[in-house]
Parts: sequence; structure tokens; C-alpha cells
Amino acid sequence: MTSPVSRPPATEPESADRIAAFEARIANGESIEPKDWMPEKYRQQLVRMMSQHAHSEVVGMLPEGNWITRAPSLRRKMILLSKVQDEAGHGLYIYCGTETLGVDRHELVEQLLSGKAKYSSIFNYPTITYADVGVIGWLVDGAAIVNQTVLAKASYGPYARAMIRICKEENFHKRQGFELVAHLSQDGTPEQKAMVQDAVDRWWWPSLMMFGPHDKDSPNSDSLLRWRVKRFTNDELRQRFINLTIPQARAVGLTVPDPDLVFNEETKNWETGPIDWDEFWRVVKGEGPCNRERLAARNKAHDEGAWVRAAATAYAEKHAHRKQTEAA
Ligand code: FAQ
Repeated sequence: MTSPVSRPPATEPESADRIAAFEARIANGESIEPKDWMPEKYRQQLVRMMSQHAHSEVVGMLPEGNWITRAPSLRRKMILLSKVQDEAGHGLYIYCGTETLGVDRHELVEQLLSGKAKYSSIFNYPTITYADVGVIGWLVDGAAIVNQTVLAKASYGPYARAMIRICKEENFHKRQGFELVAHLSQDGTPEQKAMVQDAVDRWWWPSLMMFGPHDKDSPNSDSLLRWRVKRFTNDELRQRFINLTIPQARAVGLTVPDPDLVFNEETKNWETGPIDWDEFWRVVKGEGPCNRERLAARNKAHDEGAWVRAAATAYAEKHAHRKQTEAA
């Protein structure tokens, strides 16, 4: 777990009664708000999950951002620019949400830049062709929607509310991705069809890994489910995504790279072959194809933005000083 982050000491100590009252509120479907009392473990779990999520949105700009200058038309460039910009906004909403838990954003950003914090494994894979932009929109944003639509009902108010807006934008992201995938696979040249199939072959398994380890290997799920931050387990959401996506792939004449894929008539689930969890943990631990590149890019952007932060701080100080002088 990422190191717990500091907060002013709670004025009211934890007791069995207080925890029971808190859990009763959650069981009753109430929303927990920043000024409400909460167990320290609940706060820490939210800080961990929300900060990882915010980092993912920000690092998630990099793989597709690589293609902005090489988008094949003005229309595609405009779509991609606004999508990548949206991801920056998502990061900001979620960092703001995390700050309501008494965390300093700088501390979180520092953890990301130093490589201490986690972010989604999916963003450590390379975007090799333009078809990857379509496939990321379709599969990666599609997986994010399945996960985040449920998080929009999470017990912590600021997180749930951020998810409502984010999901609306993610829906646009998914649609633009699927539109590009359908265009390449149905109207494209044989080379374009091969290119989009190759992108699906590379992104399919990493997209399934986005939902996290199997339930039996998920140490955080129990408490998150009890506190209704998560409403479904990792495996349940993964299965929902697979069931939604296979018919979409078939509709546009694409296949997923899984010889063991079968439809179970009884459960009505598409069942996949085994996921390579060794690969997943390698990527999570920093040994994925692009982990170093991503961190280097974020650090470079942070360093190059130092003058903007300095200018904003100087402007804020000047403004505050002027207000003080006017009030005197
Ligand atoms: N990558 O006990 P669990 C997006 C870690 S946003 C890396 O099951 P939990 C939008 C986990 O942190 C994508 N690490 O954990 C977009 C934990 O480590 P810790 C991000 C992972 O929290 C699209 C350990 O493994 N979305 O795509 C991953 O109960 C396109 C054990 O795991 C969110 O963050 C992983 N895939 O469940 C942007 C959604 N999975 O902290 C740009 C919110 C697990 O104990 C372009 N988060 N780990 O050291 C969640 O729903 C949950 O946190 C899960 C993990 C489901 C990700």
C-alpha cells in the first residue's frame, strides 16, 4: 500500500460504537462527506485508491498524447486533443476530491514522480500505430466506464460526484474509439484492417488486467466492499466488461487473442483463458515496457512547468497583497 498520508488528528477518537454508527450510515445508503467522522482506515483506503486513480488519468495522457502531432486528419487531431485534455481534467477533479480527505496534493504528486505511487498498469504499454488510439478509446476507456459507473455510487460523496461527470466524458472517449476501430476494420484497406487487429491483439489482455488481480489475490477488496466504495469485485467487473466487449468485437469483424474463449450457455458469460498475472505484477512493480519512459516524461513535464507554478504563486501573492492594501 502507498504510504499513508498525513491529516490533522481526528478530534473524536475511534470507538466500536462510532464505527458501528458509521457503518450503519453506509448500510443505509447515506453519502459520507468530507466533514463527517470516518474511520482512519476508510480515509486511508480512499486516499490510496483515489490518488492512484488521479495519477492514472494524468499518466494516461501520455500513450495517446504521442499521436497528437501525427493524427491523420484535422478532425482526428481535434478529437484526440480534446480527449487527452479531458484526461487531464479527470486527474484534477480526482486530486481535488483526494484533498477533501486532508491530503496535500504536492505530497501525492511527489509520490508519483518518485515512482513510489502506483498508477494503472495499462498505461505502461506502447502505442505503436494510430489504430492504438481507437483501440484505447474502445477497450481502455470502455473498461474504465464499467469500473467507474459503479464508483459513481461509491459511499464517499466527492469521489462519487467526480465519477458522474468523468463517466459522461469517458462515454464520448469510448464512442470516438469504437468509431475509429469500426472505420478501420470495416472501411479500411487490408493493411488498415491488419493494423487494427494487431492493436486489439496487443491491448486485449492488458485491458482485462485493469480490473486488478483475481478476487482471491485482492487484499483491499474486503474493506472497500464493506464500506461500499467498491460495489462489485474485480472479477465481477472484469466479467461484465468481457460480456459487453466480445459482441462489439464480433460486430466489426475483429477477434480477441484468446483461443480458449467460450460462451457458457448456462451462465451466459464469455469465459476467457488464463490471464498472465506474472506479466501484470511485473508491470505493477515497474518492469513494464514503458514504466521508465512514463515516469521520465512526467518528471520532465513537472520540471518544465516549474516557471508556471512560480508565476501562479507570485500572481496569487500579489493579488492577496493588493486586497489587503485595499481593505486597510
Ligand atoms: N494497475 O487489492 P486490489 C482510466 C494494485 S483510469 C496497477 O484489488 P483495489 C481512464 C492495487 O493498487 C484507470 N496497480 O486493489 C483513462 C493494490 O496495490 P496497493 C484507473 C493495480 O484498489 C482512459 C494491489 O494491486 N482506474 O483508465 C492494478 O481493491 C484512457 C492489489 O489490488 C482506477 O484507478 C492495476 N490495474 O482494486 C485515462 C479506478 N490493479 O495499493 C486515460 C479506481 C490493482 O495495495 C486514457 N480504482 N492494482 O499497493 C479501482 O477501481 C481499484 O483501485 C482497482 C484495484 C480495481 C484498480
